[in-house]
This record gives sequence, structure tokens and C-alpha cells, in this order.
Amino acid sequence: MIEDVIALPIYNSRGEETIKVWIKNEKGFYSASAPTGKSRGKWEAKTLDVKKIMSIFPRIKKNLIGMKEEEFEEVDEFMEQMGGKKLEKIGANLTVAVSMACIRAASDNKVYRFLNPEARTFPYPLGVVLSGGAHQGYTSIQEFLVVPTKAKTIQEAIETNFKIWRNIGKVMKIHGYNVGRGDEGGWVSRRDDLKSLELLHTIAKKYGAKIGIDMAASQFYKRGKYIYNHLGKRYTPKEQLDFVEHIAKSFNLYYIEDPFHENDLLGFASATRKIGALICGDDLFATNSKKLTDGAKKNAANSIIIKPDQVGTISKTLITVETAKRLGYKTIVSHRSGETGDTFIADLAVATESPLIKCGIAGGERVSKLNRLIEIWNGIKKPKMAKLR
Ligand code: 2PG
Ligand code: MG
Repeated sequence: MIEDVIALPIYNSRGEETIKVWIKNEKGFYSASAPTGKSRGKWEAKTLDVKKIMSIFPRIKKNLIGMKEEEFEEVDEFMEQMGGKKLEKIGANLTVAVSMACIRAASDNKVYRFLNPEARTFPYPLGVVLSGGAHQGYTSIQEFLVVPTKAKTIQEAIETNFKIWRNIGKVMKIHGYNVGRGDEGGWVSRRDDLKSLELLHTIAKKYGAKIGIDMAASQFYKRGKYIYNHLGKRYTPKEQLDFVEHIAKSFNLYYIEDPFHENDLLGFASATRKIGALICGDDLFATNSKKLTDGAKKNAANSIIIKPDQVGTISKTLITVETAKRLGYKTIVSHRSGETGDTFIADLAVATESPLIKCGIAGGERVSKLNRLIEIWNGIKKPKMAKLR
């Protein structure tokens, strides 16, 4: 039974305030903290200012005490009722932290086992090597990613991503391109979108890894055009499709996230039809089961980003994962650009047998998730890597 709930403002990797929650039961204290997105989609649940959360928290806490943590769906439902439309009254950042802490309390920190006792399939880490867009870079494309598809173990997969990341850092330093690291630990350089892809393509190939991108296209779609400042281009939706097709082919892209803005289901559908890659909806679906069902009717995308804070509770997140599986969509569990050391998404990716996890490569708040995957791998009988297409 939930005996006490504590909430405190803490800081995320960007130095912004976020919320951490502790739930106390007869065994002790269990905690979780909320991540914070920057390229936030229009369809996501709403986050609330942390000071506001602290002021309304006593009222929520009073109701949570006495509830049963094992029945986390009921706790989630209660919070959904309190939160109202898009959780705007209490904040998806609060609800997601409570929801995760509740599952940690119910499972005595063995989250993946509690959610799926049979789980033994591991996600490939989809790691960001170069950062752009809203994550402090120069390119319009937000993330340049690698997937070590040949790795046989999680350790080997993580190691490969580190090697690629380090190698690219070195090359960029030699050429004077390197100007630091972005919000998610990827290198930030003055190379434009195409030159960044070229470099990643060349180096990833040496390690037998495939590459992908998160375009986060809603961020640079302005008045009907996709604006590539660095390339000096302004593309109409039709030209954007040609451009995406062109880079998919030239760089053999395995993964393309949000190639069109979040309302353009048909743009997504044409990319899915024309390009033989994983076309993934992040802002498009916002981890929302209904948005996914509607999108799937139009054959928009073939995979979906799963970010618990986009819907605010783990119950809702699991419903979306189920819907995705039923529709044949691949699930990619993902971090946010503003992170804490919380490792819940690693457990979630294993429990949902997702083929990919997007949680970064470098930086303590990213490495914590990767290390948790190693820990889980070593705690499972006969673990194996997921099957990729
Ligand atoms: C994304 C995420 C995470 P943010 O767009 O996929 O990489 O970014 O958390 O800023 O929305
Ligand atoms: Mg995204």
C-alpha cells in the first residue's frame, strides 16, 4: 500500500527544473523522475511548471496515500481524472513520475520483470552521434543516428556506438568542424545536413552499423516550406519528399523519424510507400493510441516512438505499445532531450520487446540507460538481441 508520496523539484541535463517523486510502501522508498522534451509535439500531453506542481501536490498526495501500488492502472486512472484534458491541470511531468515510481514500488525495482516476466529480447540502441535543430546544432535535421545492427550482445552494441561516436568526434576535431556537444550528447559541428550524413555514412559503414535520422520536421516547417538554413534551401512538401527520398537512397538510411510536420499524415504515407526504411512517427503520434490508429488507417509510417511522458502514464503507454503491435508497427522506446539519470525506459524497452531504444550514446544521463540494459542482460536467462528487418 502507498504509505507516503514525496515530490521535489530537481534539475535535468539541460539545467531546467523537473520533478522527482518518491513512493513509500512497507518495503521502503522508490523513486522516478520526469524527462523534458524540447522539440515537443502539438499532440503531446501538457507539462506543468514545476512550481505550480509543488503548489497543487498536497491535494494529489492525500488521494494517493492508501491506494495500492500493484494496481498502478488505478493510480494512473485517478491521475488522468484529476488531470483533465491532456493532463493540463496536474501536468504529464508529474503523472509520469508518479506512474513510474508506483511500478518501481510494486516491483521492488524489477520493473521489466513485473511488466513482462517472459521478457528476454533486447532492443538495439539507436544512438545520436551528431546533434542539430532544437538540440543546439546548426543543421535543420535534429539527430543523426546509428544502429549497430550486427551486434550479438547488448554490450557489443553499446561499444560499437561509442566507437563510432568517438571516431566522428576525432575526425571533426582534425578538420576543425567540432564546436561541442548538443543537448543529447551528439557532436555539434558546422558541417551542413548533407556533409554530416556523408561523414556518418562513411564511418558507420566501417563498423558495420546502419544509420538513421530524426528530422523533427515540425521544427523547421514554416508557412508551407521546410527551411534548411545551412543548405540554403526552402522545400515545398513535394520537394521535401524528393529530398527525403534522395538522402534515403544516397546514404542507405535505415531509419527516418518525423520526415514531415506533425499534421501531414499523407506526407508520411507517401514516404512510407516510396522509401524502404523504417518511417517513424514521433510528433505525429505522440505515443497516443488513438492518433496511431487514425494514422495507420492512412498507412502513415511503419514504426512509432514511445515516450511515456507524451501520454503521461505507463498504463496509457502500454496501451499504445499493444496497439502498435496489433497494427504491425515497430516500437522505439525513447528518451527526451532533457534527461535525468532515471533508467525506467531501459526496463520498458525490454519489457515491451521493442526492437530499438533511442537513448543517446554519450553523457551520464544517457549512459545510465545503456548501463541499465547491461545490468538487465546479465540478470536474464538466455537474453538475445531483437530481430531487425
Ligand atoms: C525527439 C526527442 C528525443 P525532444 O524529438 O525524438 O530525441 O527530442 O525530447 O527534444 O522532443
Ligand atoms: Mg523525434
